[in-house]
Amino acid sequence: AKYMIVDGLRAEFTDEKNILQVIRNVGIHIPTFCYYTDLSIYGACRMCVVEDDKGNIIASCSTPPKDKMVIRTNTPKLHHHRKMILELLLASHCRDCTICEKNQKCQLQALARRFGLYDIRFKNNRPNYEIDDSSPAIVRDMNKCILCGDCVRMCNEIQHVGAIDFVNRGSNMIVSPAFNRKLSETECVNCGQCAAVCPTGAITIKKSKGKVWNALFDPTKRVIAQVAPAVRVALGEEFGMAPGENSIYKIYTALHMIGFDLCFDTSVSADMTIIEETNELAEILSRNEERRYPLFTSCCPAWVRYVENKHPELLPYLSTSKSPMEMFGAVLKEYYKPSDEECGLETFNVAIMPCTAKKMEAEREEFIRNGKPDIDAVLTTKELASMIRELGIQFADLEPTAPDTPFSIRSGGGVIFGTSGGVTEAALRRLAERTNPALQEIRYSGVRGLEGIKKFTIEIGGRAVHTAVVSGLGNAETLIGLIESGEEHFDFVEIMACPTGCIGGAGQPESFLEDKKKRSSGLYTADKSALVKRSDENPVVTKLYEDGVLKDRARELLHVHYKA
Ligand code: HC1
Ligand code: SF4
Repeated sequence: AKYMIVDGLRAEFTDEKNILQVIRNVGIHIPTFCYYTDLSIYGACRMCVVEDDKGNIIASCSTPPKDKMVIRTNTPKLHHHRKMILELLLASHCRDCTICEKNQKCQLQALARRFGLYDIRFKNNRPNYEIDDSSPAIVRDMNKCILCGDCVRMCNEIQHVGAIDFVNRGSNMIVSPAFNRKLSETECVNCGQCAAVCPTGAITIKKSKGKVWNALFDPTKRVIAQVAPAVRVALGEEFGMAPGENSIYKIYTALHMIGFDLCFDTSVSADMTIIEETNELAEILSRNEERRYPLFTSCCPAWVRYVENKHPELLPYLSTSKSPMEMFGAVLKEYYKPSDEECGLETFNVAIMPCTAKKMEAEREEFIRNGKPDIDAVLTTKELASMIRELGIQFADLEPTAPDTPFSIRSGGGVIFGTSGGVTEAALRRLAERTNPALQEIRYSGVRGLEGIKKFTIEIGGRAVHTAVVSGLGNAETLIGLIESGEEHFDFVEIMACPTGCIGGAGQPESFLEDKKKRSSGLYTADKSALVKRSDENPVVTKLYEDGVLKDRARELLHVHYKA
């Protein structure tokens, strides 16, 4: 076996791409700011340096391991070097940690503590930058940026959005949209993945907590919470529970304690989305026409924005079925309207989402009816966690409670929406005959799993239906290329902007791929124990269509047309 000598220890390696990985394998956590396993290697922060046996200092993240290489991770030279970098970073960094959203989750703070930095010898020579809070979801505070470039690489390489980049030179260098524009004036899709990888408080998510507390304290408001599928398998992580552990019934308990009047599951309206979307697909398939483009899902608002910005030619091919969040928003406002009028109340819809782009979706004019948005506020998973903490609720110890009636049943199909492939699987369940053997097969191949592009073909009604499932906007761009060149043809394509789907949303607790895998399995476990598996067999939803608010009004309440 190949090996290195790390601090006198023998460290074997096989296909590790850099020394940093080999060092981590022997149990030493080398400090770094710009090394993020899911991104390309940048080698900018120089914190991960090590010394070889000739006294050369090398960046461990960008140097491949060599057989019999000898290195040390802790020498006087390295010690001095790391402290110097930290001091220089801190000198030009705003240090109001107590009121920073990243307090106790910040890499810079953690390393300053780890290296025992108590006073800074250098003066701040960086200008004071104005905070950019123009975006509906994302806040940029360049006074806290350490130029690691993670956000730039996420936005450009993984998401292919290209809203931000390094600008200016020398000590004036910052990460910014081109021409110093505000984020709201760029092609940013609000997926928030830049904030998800930011090691400090330089890019954070806009908070809606204040608005929600005000509504909760207002006796004239009927405050309703809906909880997205992916939230239940991640929120517990903030309270010491394992990733993937399903805490939905504790979430209902906590929401009632906080003061919400009614608590529901967005999976209920995901069942409505499936019914409407599969109606569209069935209609398209029945036409039996040559179509260059598939029916694209449209429940991810960041993907919709991406199409509007970069591929307006695809707008006519987006499903007109609203996202589950917006469907529920409209249905709840209509359902409670008579009783609101009678009691002098106003329904205030709060959506608890793994997502930052949902904050933007909620503000879109398409979802404002009679001058009021159908969704009044969107809280991320982390914002809900912070409300729970604020009240001192011991979340992990809570007793479970059920969702409120009458929207208390959801199908398994509605729950798996939160992981990449879930929408497609739920749609195929509805379209295919129950006895279709391919439905069993899905479980083992095809649409499940966290790969960025998955393809699956199923026989329905005597014809082959070709589907693709994509997560990550860079992957979406690749697939669009294949479709536009005529190389591939699909009937139905699910696209989620965040790598791995909503479980990897930027509103979720900080996580790595391993955690996301567990969150995904958590949703499939919930599906396994669901009494109703198919969305169209959800009795709560079918009743709404038969003699509830959706009778003769599904078109009006559940569809939207995005125009160029
Ligand atoms: Fe999602 Fe969806 S799955 S978009 O990722 O279709 O946010 O979880 O709520 O609306 O249901 C997000 C998750 C969520 C919608 C549903
Ligand atoms: Fe939001 Fe989900 Fe889309 Fe990410 S994939 S932007 S979490 S809807």
